[in-house]
Amino acid sequence: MIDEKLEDIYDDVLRRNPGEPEFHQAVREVFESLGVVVSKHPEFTREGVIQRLCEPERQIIFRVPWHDDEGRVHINRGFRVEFNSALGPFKGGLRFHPSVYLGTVKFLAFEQTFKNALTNMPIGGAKGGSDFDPKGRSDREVMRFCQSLMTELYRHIGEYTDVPAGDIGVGGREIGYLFGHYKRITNRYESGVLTGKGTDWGGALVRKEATGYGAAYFLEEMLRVNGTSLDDRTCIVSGSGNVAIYAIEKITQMGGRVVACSDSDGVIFDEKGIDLDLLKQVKEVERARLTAYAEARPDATYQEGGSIWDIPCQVAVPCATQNEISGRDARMLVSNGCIAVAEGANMPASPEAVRVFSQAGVLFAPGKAANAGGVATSALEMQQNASRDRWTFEHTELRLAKIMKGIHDACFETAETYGSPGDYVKGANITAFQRVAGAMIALGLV
Ligand code: NDP
Ligand code: 2IT
Repeated sequence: MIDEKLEDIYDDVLRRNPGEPEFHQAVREVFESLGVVVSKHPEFTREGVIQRLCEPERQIIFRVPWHDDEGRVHINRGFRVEFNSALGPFKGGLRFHPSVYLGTVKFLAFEQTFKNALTNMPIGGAKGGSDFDPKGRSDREVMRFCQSLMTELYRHIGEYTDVPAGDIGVGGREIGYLFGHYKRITNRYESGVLTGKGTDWGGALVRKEATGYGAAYFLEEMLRVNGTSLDDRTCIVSGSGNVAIYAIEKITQMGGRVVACSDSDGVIFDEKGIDLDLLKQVKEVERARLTAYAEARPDATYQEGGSIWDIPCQVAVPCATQNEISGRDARMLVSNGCIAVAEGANMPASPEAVRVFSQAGVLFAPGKAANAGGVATSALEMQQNASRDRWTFEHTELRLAKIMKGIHDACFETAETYGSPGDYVKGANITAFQRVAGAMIALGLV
């Protein structure tokens, strides 16, 4: 339920942003947490701060033309939504996926603003991307596309302005092509303009692993304060990309047994536990589909289509995409004995799924808290770039673990303070809102 004091503002968001259901969903989820704050602290409604929080500071949409290997011309659309810079330069990833439209980027940038505030590091919120589909494209095609995108994007970004990174469809290869072209156009080796760079040329160690590792750290802490652990737990991690792979790695190191993962075509079930070396070989080296995993591992089964959430587990870690857990999936998870869910992806649980988990008493870690380790380590990369320093893997992972504990504790304590103990959704939204709104009020009407 949205508090009546916020209803008009929400109606205005719907009216001003027609046809963007994911953005409406993300705003609604935050608003549902804020009633109690605005009642207790009316100062947070001053100066239209909530209305301003829902309106991006700047939105950029541009044409991205490129040639494929046969010389055919393709036209894609590029986006950058610079949502909020109260706490620091705009910061957030780029997503390349055919489903990307303005509403996707807006919802992700809105979420990013709150997530980045939770890290307690000096970063504002943004997101960008394109409806370009990298699947089946050669390295050269991807390079030409990245160069064309950067030919426009470069004028909007900078280490003190806006710092993009990866997301779905954008990893180390794409960041390399984007950085190379930025450097060429600007004649500046401005390391801090992009994060997720190669570790030989300015990238932070642990950035690649950080989102998945961070989600595992959050999950472990959430289980610990509730008197249990990951030890011997049967876990399911959806997706098989950057976040999924390193969530599987850390959960396995922590004693969990991950028995299934997926891509958009199908589901792998591997009762003995996912073979991580094989998964990395298939996904990171060969850029192949999960069918290649099944072919190389006779004990595993591959099912085309279907829902990964039908497989019984105690812990579920969705790491693919938004709204990948429906209400039906959530009911299936609960009836199969699931006790905890941690969102590695952004907004993977639908609103109905979140309600089902809450009613069933399932521990639920929302994405803006659980997957904040990625962007937090991006901020650590920015620190290293600014000081021309290079930290070890061990040092950086320790920093990540501390940041995740800090995020967990802030969410946990805020939920208690506002009368909803154990509600990490409320804890995350209220903590982040207070930080961003506090800074916005201090900075005046901008
Ligand atoms: P990748 O591109 O590396 O992997 C994405 C995975 O999710 C692939 O297995 C992909 O399958 C699957 N997937 C993507 N879109 C869909 C879809 N529409 N339906 C079904 N499956 C889909 O991306 P990441 O691992 O980086 O990102 C995964 C999630 O984590 C996203 O929600 C992202 O926003 C979030 N995230 C990422 C961070 C990062 O640092 N990279 C940080 C914080 C959150 P297929 O190959 O078949 O498309
Ligand atoms: O959703 C996310 O937090 C990311 N894709 C990472 C953003 C970043 O700037 O590292």
